[in-house]
Amino acid sequence: METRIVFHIDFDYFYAQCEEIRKPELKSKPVCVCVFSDRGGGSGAIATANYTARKFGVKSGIPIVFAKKRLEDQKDAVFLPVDFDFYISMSEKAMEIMENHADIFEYVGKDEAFLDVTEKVSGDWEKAKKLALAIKNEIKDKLNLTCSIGISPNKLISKIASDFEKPDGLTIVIPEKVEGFLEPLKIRDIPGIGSKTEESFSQMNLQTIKDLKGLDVFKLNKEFGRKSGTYIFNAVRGIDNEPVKKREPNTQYSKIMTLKKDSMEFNFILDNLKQLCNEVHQVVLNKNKMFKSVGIQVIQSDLSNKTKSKMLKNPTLNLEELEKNVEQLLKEALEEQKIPLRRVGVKVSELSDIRDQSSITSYF
Ligand code: DGT
Ligand code: CA
Ligand code: CA
Repeated sequence: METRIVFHIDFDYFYAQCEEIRKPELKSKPVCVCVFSDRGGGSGAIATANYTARKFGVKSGIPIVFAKKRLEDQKDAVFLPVDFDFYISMSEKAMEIMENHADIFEYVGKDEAFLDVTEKVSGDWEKAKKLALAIKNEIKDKLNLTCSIGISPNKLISKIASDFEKPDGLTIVIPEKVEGFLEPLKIRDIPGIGSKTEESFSQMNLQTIKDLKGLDVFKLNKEFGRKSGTYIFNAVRGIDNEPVKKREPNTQYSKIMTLKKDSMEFNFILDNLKQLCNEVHQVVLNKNKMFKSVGIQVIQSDLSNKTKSKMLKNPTLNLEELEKNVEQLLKEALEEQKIPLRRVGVKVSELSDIRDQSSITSYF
């Protein structure tokens, strides 16, 4: 196989940066973006935080109460609820810019993508660096958003490299430097290696990628199974032949209807929404997709329009789960509703292919 040039582009502290972009006065403050749970009050988890908040130990996934404790002395700290619709609109614009610069563009998630640019830069690493800078500048100029880019001969190393000099980073690992780049890194830096695997290696007194090279593939397969064992064996040697596959941003599937009468009546509206759930679910099944985000749209009798959405823990294609979440969103919507609804809609987004289990991060 000829040498490829692959970019991994990842937006910096994405949700929190989106919030800073629309409210620039936040930039100097610790910013935490929160997923408040259904239980109300302050319970829930941190989706992400800006780098100022991270200095105080706030990170993705920790409970909001922990974050508040860690930022107790920071009187200017800000805690904001997630606004997925806004982040998705930012993401779509940035993805379009990136896609225009790629031979092959692979959308991975709201804040990251792979680009194969081998032909575009005629296999020239200097040109690749210039192209990466041009992409960074265009995204910054048009959207005010910063990202980090990793450049290497494959997806695995580029993914590691984009994380290497975050935020606003650019890390190039040419083929001759792959070994030197990887060896000193921690085992944990390999995508897909979680704390459990790291712990098993730690018990064998292995800490770095270099240390792992001492293990033969048979030992790794025995310890972790053939699939994961082979993945680790190749990964520590910088081997990854996975092509960049054309994949566009997951848009969404939605259905909308006009109610027989304008209404604020929970059961009547829910019956209609359930019918829409069925229709949307059918579309998702036909397309072989799973969804991770569920939303409703309500259009009021004065024609003003509101949406509510919710991120699920895992991708699903379960109709009951769809209905349950739609019911919850309707409850929330009606609580703050003052005038009757005329039209209602259901949408699912954050779609993934059912068969798409081969990405490097889903091995474990
Ligand atoms: P970084 O390290 O500068 O790339 O920071 P982020 O925040 O962009 O981190 P990344 O790339 O791992 O995740 C992208 C977005 O995904 C992030 O802005 C929020 C969301 N996210 C990440 N981890 C979690 C989590 O544990 N819970 C929830 N609800 N959302 C998360
Ligand atoms: Ca990111
Ligand atoms: Ca990411």
